[in-house]
Amino acid sequence: MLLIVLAVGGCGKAPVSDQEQVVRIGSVAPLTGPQSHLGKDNENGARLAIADANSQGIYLAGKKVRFELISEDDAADPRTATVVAQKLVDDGINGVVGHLNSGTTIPASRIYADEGIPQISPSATNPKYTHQGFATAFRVMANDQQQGQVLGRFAVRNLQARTVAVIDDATAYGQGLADEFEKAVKASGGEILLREHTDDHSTDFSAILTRIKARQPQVIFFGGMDAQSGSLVKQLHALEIPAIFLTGDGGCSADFAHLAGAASEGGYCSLPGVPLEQMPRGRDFKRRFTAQYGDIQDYAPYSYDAVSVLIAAMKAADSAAPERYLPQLKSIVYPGVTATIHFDPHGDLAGGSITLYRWHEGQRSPVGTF
Ligand code: ABU
Repeated sequence: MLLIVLAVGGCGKAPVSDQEQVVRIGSVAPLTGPQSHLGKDNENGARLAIADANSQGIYLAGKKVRFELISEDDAADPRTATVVAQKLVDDGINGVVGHLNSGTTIPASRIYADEGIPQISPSATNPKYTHQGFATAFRVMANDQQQGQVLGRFAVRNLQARTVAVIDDATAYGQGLADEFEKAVKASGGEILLREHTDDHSTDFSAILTRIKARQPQVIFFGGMDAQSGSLVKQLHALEIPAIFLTGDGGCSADFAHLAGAASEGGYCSLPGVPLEQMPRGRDFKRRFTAQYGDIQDYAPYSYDAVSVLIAAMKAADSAAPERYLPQLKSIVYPGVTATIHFDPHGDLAGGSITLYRWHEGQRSPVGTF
């Protein structure tokens, strides 16, 4: 049989038979460093979706498709993210799932947009990502405008906090979420006693916490990721600061509780979406994912959905050419694992929700979905 080379959107890149076309989907997340557990979770969610799609025997324009995942590590670093994004473009990807962090997703989005390549982030929540005017930028979870509002209102209305201290890690995610939280606290009648900034590598928060202790806030909010949230709460506990700790999705993982130990008790965090058990296909996803990859961190179901919805749009267009399937993505209504996925005109998930959780004995339990 004559073998020819055909790769949709990347001619001449991979040897395939004339009966098969290769469709490449990029996945980008930090696969090294302190967020690698979250990055691997995203990657594995994408892998499972690719395996499921390949087992379905999908044809586009009469040709059997083999989906291929090209996974890249951006180390949660904005500059590395743009290098990796350009590499994926050069590799001829048909779509991309990622990046994990807002601070990497936003600068990379311009590179995909310039090439017309659809990008769906499973976890980047800074609103700016989908509000830059790029037709190619989508996300499958609620953004931080919503998340910050839910957290800020909850602090004042439910926790009855009048005085609040806010810390952020100076990243697009941490600072952006802290800004939205601060706005919502003020709008709900609470007072921000002080606002502190660290960076996303610090491990010693004693100077910040000493200043905070002197002001005696009722709630301390941190905008940042789980490794730092865990250390921060531990140090807060050691300094005998009696404030209630509150953070967003970046600090809501099992790793947070593991690092914080007993200091996690009574803290709160939020995650976009409903609890896994309440997701339309959450229980089935959990069973199949854990059998293959171990425990879910936080974003694997979203990563699975991001890949699946790209492929659903390709099927609707009968093409994996970005310019052909992008219009389908814009109007798609897709029954995902996490939710029914439909995008608003910006590319944000329409009708997304936020769930608040409370930590007790090292486990998080939902206290409400908003
Ligand atoms: N959503 C929290 C973690 C990812 C990010 O937005 O940076």
